[in-house]
Order: sequence, then structure tokens, then C-alpha cells
Amino acid sequence: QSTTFPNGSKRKTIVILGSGWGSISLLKTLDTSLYNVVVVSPRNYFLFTPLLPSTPMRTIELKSITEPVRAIMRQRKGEVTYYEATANDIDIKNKKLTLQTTCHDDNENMQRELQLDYDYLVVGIGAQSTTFNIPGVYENANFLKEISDSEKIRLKVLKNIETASFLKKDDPERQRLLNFVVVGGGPTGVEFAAELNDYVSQDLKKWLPDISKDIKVTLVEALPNILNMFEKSLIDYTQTFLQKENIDLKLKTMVQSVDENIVTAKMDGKEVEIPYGVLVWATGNAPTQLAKKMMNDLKEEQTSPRGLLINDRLQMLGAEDSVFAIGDCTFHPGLFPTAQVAHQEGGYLAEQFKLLHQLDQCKWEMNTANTDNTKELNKLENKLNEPFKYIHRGTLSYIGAERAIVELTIGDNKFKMHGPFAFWFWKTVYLSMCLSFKNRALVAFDWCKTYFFGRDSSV
Ligand code: FAD
Ligand code: UQ2
Repeated sequence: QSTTFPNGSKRKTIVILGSGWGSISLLKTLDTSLYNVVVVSPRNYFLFTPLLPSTPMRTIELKSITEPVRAIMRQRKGEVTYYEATANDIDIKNKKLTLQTTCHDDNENMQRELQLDYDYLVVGIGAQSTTFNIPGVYENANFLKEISDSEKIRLKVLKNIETASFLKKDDPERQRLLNFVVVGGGPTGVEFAAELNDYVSQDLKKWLPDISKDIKVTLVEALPNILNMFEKSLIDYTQTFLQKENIDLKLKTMVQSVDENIVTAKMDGKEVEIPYGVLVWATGNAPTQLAKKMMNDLKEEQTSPRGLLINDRLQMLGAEDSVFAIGDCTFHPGLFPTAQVAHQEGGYLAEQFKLLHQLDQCKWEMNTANTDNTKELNKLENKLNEPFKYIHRGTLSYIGAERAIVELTIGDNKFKMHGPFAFWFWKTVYLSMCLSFKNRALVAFDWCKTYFFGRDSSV
């Protein structure tokens, strides 16, 4: 793709950081023939996070919910460049950024650097899991955010089961190994606890009935209720249901510290100790290294430690003319750190970039051909100034044993469902949201496979 358009005007460069919900949704809707588009991300695939909790116990295979960035790029109209690298410094004043790759050599880590110039920068770098500085969490717990987390959790669960079946029934170590503790009562924590319980009651029960009886899944939440984004009746339904399914719900329980084998928590002012074999930490978002650096560089405007501050047009405060920020790396009242928000923000930016291009062309014509485009210019500028409006469509969560809860918002009306029918709805919604036909087919196939043959128990 050449650096100029046929009329002689400059083709501007957009650098998109990240390959998550926000960035990929932008890439999929952006007219890439209007710009030089460069995507930078250390992860060369998109990950369909809503189904990640289904992967550790292999209800769904990991490969079914990833899509390579290059497969997405290839479907675009214009050329797109991709660098597998991490952006580690941004010179906002001079519109330059520094990328760093890590090449794994046989005996050393060789890092290569690259400088890039941009006209527009889109920051969609997500967030990182945080432990709220609770001692021992980082060292002993598993997060559930990336593919590698899912694999680690699986290995631990299966290994503990094998070790436990090796130990005598009255050995307290056996019970500890079989205590699976999930911290965080949001959809991620609930869905993973549910999947774990499904594995135990639907699969393990057939192979190792003794072990399956002794496995205990505990869900820990600091607030008085789990799934706080849902309506009260659905919360009550879920809490009752989980307890019936033998998940030990510990509400109003604040984790204080974690050591190798024990979670220490405060419950109603009392200290409780929960011995565990596997601990999954499914709560808390914090800014990444790069986001912190950017906040520090723009101290005057970036006054929140919770995320990059943006205006209603998703422009980053302090660099409104050239930097946009979307998704979990941002903080804005009314916009939650969800895929649903990031997805809509990406779509909005694609439209903004189309308008920005039209505006540039309009100005170029005015300058070179002396035509009077004032009217069109005003129209475009008005359109460009329209703020991003988030439309909340609803929230869903799987809760185990082929049941889900669903809350839909259509216009001003709210609809809610729970139970087996909601589970089918949940499946249909997530299938329809998959990024590619390939993902859709693989996920559907995995569900069939699990239904007919059960979940795989091999490591
Ligand atoms: P991400 O999708 O996290 O992507 C960030 C990208 O930036 C990654 O590709 C990363 O590699 C890259 N990156 C990081 N640092 C750099 C750097 N320095 N330079 C370049 N690239 C960088 N939301 C829902 O709405 N519904 C759900 O059901 C749901 N379920 C979830 C389940 C799980 C298990 C998890 C973890 C999250 C879930 N979410 C859900 C939340 C949702 O995944 C996030 O809100 C969403 O991913 C945010 O999108 P994002 O583009 O901001 O960041
Ligand atoms: C969504 C989205 C997500 C979500 C959810 C939604 C890509 C992966 C839950 C919302 C969609 C719903 C509730 C379906 C609406 C269906 C009808 C029939 C109105 O949009 O963004 O991220 O998790």
C-alpha cells in the first residue's frame, strides 16, 4: 500500500496496540484501505475470553476459541502489518513508539527493538490481574485470563487428583489436595467453579467415584452476594442452585493472606482457614506496565490510578489529537471493563477513522483545488463530535449442570431467564459472537463431543 493516495494526499498511519476485544473489533470494522494500519501485540491471536472458563476442564478445547491475528488481517480490504512485539515506550509529543520483541534463542533471550511513527495511536492493551497486594496470592494462586493460565490450572487439578488417589483415605493431605478454591464471585469465578463441579459430577464420578465424592469446590466472595451485575432474583436463584450442587459458597469473606496450602480469610469478623490444593484467583483488574508509564508521562491530565482517562470520543486525556484508548486499559464512569464495552468502542473508532479520513480529504481538496467545501466540512465535524454511546444488551452466565442465567435489555425492557432453556440461549449467543466460522464450528463440535463422550481426563 503506497504512502500517498492517487490525488497526492498523505495516507496516515494508525498503530493499534493489542489483539484483544477492543483492538480486533476495530480491525474488523475499519476500512483498512484508508490508512496504513499496523497492529502490535505480544499475543499473535485473539482470545474469545467469555468461553475461557470452559477450557481448563476441556468442555471446550483451547484452540477452538483463538483466532490468529493474521487470519483476521487477511480478510481486510487494505494491507495490514502485524508485529509480534510489546510496546514499551510511547513518545506522545513526537508520535513515536518503541517496540520490543523477545526472540527465544537456544541459550539467551535476545531482545530486538523497533521504532514506529504514527499519526493515530489506538491503545487497547487490556489490564492485568491484580492481587490487591494480598500476601502470597501472586506466588500461590492461578489467574484465569490467558491460555497459559487455563493450562496451568488443568495440570494442577489433574495432578492433585492423581496424587490424592495415591494417598490413604484418612490422610489429611488427601483432602487438602482435593479442596479447589475459587476467589471472586463474578461471572469468571462462577463459571469456572461451575465447570470444575461439572467435571467432577459428570466425568470423574465415573472413573474415580471415591475421589469425586471427596472433592470440594469452594467459591469465595468478599461482598454479600455473587454476580452483582445481575438482578436480585437471578442472584438468589444462582446462590441456591450452587449450594444444591454442593459448591461451598463463602460470602462476605475477605481473603487476608495465602500460603502454600492455606487461604486465610476474614468472615464476619472471624478468621477462617481454608486449606486448598488448587487456588484460582478470578478477581481484580489493574493497569499494565505501559498504561502506568503513560499515566506517569501525562501526570497533569491522567489523574486516576485505575486506568487511562478518556473523553466521550475515546480520546486519551492529554493527547486528544492523536491517541485513543479503548477497553480494559481505560477508566470512565459508566463504562465497565467488559468485552461488550470494548467491542462497541472498537466499532465506534472504526467509524471515527472513516470520518477523519473524509475530513482530511475535504480539507485537502479545499487547499489544492480551491473548492468551497465549508458546508461538508461542518457536517463532517458535527458527525465526528458525536460521543460514544454504550448500549448495554445484557449479561449472561453459565452456572453449571447445563443451566445458565440470562438478563437481556431490549430498549427499555428487561427480560430474564434461568435454567436449562437459558443454557441453550447462552450457547446460542456465544456461538453467534465467535469471531470466525471456524471458531463457531469448533465450539459447537466441542459441545457435541463433551455431550456424547464426556470430558478428556488425560493431561
Ligand atoms: P484484552 O482483550 O485483554 O486484550 C489486550 C491485548 O493487549 C492483548 O492482546 C495483549 O496481549 C495486548 N497487550 C498487552 N500489553 C501490550 C503492550 N504493551 N503492547 C501491545 N500489546 C499489548 N466480558 C464480557 O463482556 N462478557 C464475558 O462473558 C466475559 N467473560 C470473561 C471471562 C474471562 C475468563 C475473562 C478473563 C474476561 C471476561 N470478560 C468478559 C472481560 C473481557 O474479556 C475484557 O473486558 C476484554 O477482553 C477487554 O478487552 P481489551 O481489548 O481491552 O483487552
Ligand atoms: C455482548 C458482548 C459480549 C457479551 C455479552 C453481550 C461482544 C463477549 C453478554 C451482550 C449480548 C447479548 C445479551 C445477546 C443479545 C441478544 C438478543 C437476542 C438481544 O454484546 O459483546 O462480549 O459477553
